[in-house]
Amino acid sequence: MNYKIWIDEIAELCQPSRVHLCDGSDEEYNSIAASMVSHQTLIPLKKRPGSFWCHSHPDDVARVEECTFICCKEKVDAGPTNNWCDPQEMHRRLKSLFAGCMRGRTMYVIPYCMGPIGSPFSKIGIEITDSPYVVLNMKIMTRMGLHVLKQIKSDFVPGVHSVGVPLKPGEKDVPWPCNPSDRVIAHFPHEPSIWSFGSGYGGNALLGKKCFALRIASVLARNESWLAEHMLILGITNPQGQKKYIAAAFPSACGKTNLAMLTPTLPGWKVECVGDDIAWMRFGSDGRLYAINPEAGYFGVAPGTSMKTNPNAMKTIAHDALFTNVALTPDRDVWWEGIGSEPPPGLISWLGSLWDPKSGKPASHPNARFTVSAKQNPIYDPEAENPLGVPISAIIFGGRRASVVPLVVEAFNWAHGVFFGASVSSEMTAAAKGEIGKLRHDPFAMLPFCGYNMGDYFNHWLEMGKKSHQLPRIYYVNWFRKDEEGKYLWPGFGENVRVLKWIFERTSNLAPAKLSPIGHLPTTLDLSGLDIDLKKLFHVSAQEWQQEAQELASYFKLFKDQMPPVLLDELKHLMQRLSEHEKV
Ligand code: OXD
Ligand code: MN
Repeated sequence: MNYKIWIDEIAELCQPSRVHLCDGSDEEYNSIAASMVSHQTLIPLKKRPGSFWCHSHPDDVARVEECTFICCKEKVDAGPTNNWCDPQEMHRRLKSLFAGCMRGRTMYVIPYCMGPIGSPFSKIGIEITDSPYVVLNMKIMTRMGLHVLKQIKSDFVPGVHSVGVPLKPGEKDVPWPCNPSDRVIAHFPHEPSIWSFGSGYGGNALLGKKCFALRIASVLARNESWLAEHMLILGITNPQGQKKYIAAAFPSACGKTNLAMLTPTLPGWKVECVGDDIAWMRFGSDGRLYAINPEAGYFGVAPGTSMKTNPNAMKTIAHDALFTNVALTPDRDVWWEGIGSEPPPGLISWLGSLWDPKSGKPASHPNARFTVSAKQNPIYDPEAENPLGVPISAIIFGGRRASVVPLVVEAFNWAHGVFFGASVSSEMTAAAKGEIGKLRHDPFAMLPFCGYNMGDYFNHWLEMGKKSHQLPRIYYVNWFRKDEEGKYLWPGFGENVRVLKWIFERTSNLAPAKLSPIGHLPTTLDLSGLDIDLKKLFHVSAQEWQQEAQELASYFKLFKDQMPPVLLDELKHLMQRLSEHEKV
């Protein structure tokens, strides 16, 4: 497709007052930010140079899965876990929604590259949007600008986004335009293209992130034999200077950013960060699995982030950061629950009004975010921009589970590891609209992000395992197990390095493990300086696991004929091992 013709077509449809082709320069960023400041939609922060605060419409604060569609030709190809719509029907709906939707606004055209410029992994997109907030975020989150257009060899992924609020002549804009009653985020994987209407929230509006790098890319990855995953990538170096890379998938707001930027409590160990949310992985000619981070920045959850939980994130956001839906202090700094200090008097809540500490409501929205360039991270991995990616030695899956699931377990082999991925379930968080705390299945932490039938996706993972004899080992972790009183059994954060150490050593065949019905468990962990009851953390109750397996069996039925028999066999074997274990 010729991008110039496409841009003209979209302008014709959306009828903006102006078209602005983004060059990606700092001057452009500063000028858009200055204009938002003059309209009071951005507030400059006094204590963080180059940083701004803003707050959204109260109904536009998270991803909206119920309005997110996969529009492939056959419903079965979207699968039972996605909303499906016939592509023609969706195009008809979009045409009427987008007709004239940018009246009175500027239409920004954002050429962007997911992945390092020139990398064989990288893919190009062009996002059209009428939101200046989106332009600022895309500048931080992607490699964006005119130079990207030169990289377009054949195709790019077109994406059209509108807040869905046209302006009448002379009408004054509202501070955070959005159209909650008409929201739709539609993906057309076979075209491919993305259309997003009515929301300005990051996950719905920054089309390079979840829409392209996961939903569309997962389909491209299946067709082209690679993996597009909801995974952080970290580098870990032992005291002897040996370095390995680990990729890890956790559902949204389960600590991926904290793990990706971990400050080890074990002396001599070092962690460096390649990415905190998305990994694109393919086998290299040496048979190893190589990963890149397609993003260039972090769109991290602010609440809970502190010098104790994630000092590297705190240093990263000390300047040139955007804050959305956190609280604003009277001296123009940001504040959120769990930042590690008391709320100052005169705090402005994320809703933009004076916060009443007695209200019982948080000052910052639980899904409040910071957007910041990865380059500002003091532990940005030196190989993070390597166009060929980094070799992955281990893959971790995890969820937020108060009971049943031990701190760490290793899969017997690739198929068993794929079974781990398929069996991820987690308590829901504020990253998406829904009942917080409720347990839901979230296979591979990809439930909201897989652009095709998840049964076929499981099969794709199994197929990938046949492509190499140097496969990464696979693990399942749970930092969130609690005791009878509801207290966390594991301190988490920097202490998680003790688990990473065991994984690191397992991948060099240096750490012992014992057989359990659910996989290999550590015989011991390096707990120096910690007083922890490992028994409770590693307890595997045959009864609880039988229930877990039963539950999984009924979940897997959802995928009908698409459910790979190999995974059903894994489940059967688990059940057998559990009943044998019970007999001993
Ligand atoms: C995210 C999410 O924003 O997973 O990364 O919701
Ligand atoms: Mn995510």
